[in-house]
Amino acid sequence: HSTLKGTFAQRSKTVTHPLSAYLFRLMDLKASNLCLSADVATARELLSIADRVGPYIVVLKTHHDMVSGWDFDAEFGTGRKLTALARKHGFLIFEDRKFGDIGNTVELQYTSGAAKIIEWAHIVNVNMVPGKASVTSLANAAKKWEERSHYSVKTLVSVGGRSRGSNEDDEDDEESDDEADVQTTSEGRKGSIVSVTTVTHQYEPAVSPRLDKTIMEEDSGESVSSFEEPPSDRGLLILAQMSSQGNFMDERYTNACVEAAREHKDFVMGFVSQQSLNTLPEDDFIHMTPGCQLPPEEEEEGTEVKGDGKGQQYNTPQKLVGIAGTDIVIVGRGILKAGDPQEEAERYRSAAWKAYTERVR
Ligand code: BMP
Repeated sequence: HSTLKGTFAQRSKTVTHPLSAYLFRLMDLKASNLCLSADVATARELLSIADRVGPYIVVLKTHHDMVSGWDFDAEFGTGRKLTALARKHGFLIFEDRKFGDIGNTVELQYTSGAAKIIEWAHIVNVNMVPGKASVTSLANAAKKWEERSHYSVKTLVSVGGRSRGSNEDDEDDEESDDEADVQTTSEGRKGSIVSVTTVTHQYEPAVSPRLDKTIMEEDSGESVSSFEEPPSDRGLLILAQMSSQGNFMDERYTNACVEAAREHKDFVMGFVSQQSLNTLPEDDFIHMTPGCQLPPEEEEEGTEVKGDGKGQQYNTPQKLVGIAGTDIVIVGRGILKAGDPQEEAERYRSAAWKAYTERVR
């Protein structure tokens, strides 16, 4: 399939889903096709590992329901803090919720309850065993949410050394130089971020967003570079194949997942799967793959870690990306249990990126 040879940069220009376009750009810019599965016990550890490993990854996968001390506050809680780290380092948040129920229930689980997953997770996934209606319902929920938020996002803008709020919508702005579309709405305050304001981004959904670096200026005088805000579109991955031994996701089920994805291309970005499922010429789904570990550094090639003794089966990035044709490897314990998770994340990033560059060469 052409997506096996297409570079992430090329695919970012042709893919239809705005969030996939953004993700492909991010992968190209950061030279990373690594997702960290941040399976840690506390919110404090989650935020700390996200901050440390953020530079090496393009997706952070969460299981919010295994984290104790999760703060559900909409403004200052754990979800919002993760979003800020995602902006700081340039990654997307994928809540591995594996919704698996009737349409009405998954819709409520996605948008309501304490966690309000839709508010902070760019990407979620669905276990499609109950049928395609679960995908349709999640798609409708996302559409409603996107219309309501109308691409309205908080952003930090720094102009000419001074930080100012901006309102790109305001055409009546009196200041008529090249900053005519910028309006000061808030002043700096000591000990806080200088200026935060709401900007309505008018992305043409078909056009991939630019990833220009913006500068967030803090009172410390330190400049923190950050990637441009991702589009506020939400995305879904369908759990089409699993890594676990003896799982019941057979070919018929996988094919139905691919069908459902094609029916909802405006919402479904791709799959959690063990191989590429792009078969029609127009398919450009993104594939994220768990069940990935590298042999320990001191070991010889070939002394692979095969499993975790609890049903998990592992493959190397070379096998998954290079041979099976998936795009992003998802690594949890391989990185989390290492003596130096940051160094280990870089080792996985480099191995997965090498498998990709060799594949497209
Ligand atoms: P680890 O790399 O530590 O084995 O973690 C794998 C992660 O991916 C876990 O969070 C697990 O829930 C998830 N996962 C998986 O292992 N296999 C699948 O098929 C689908 C998953 O989401």
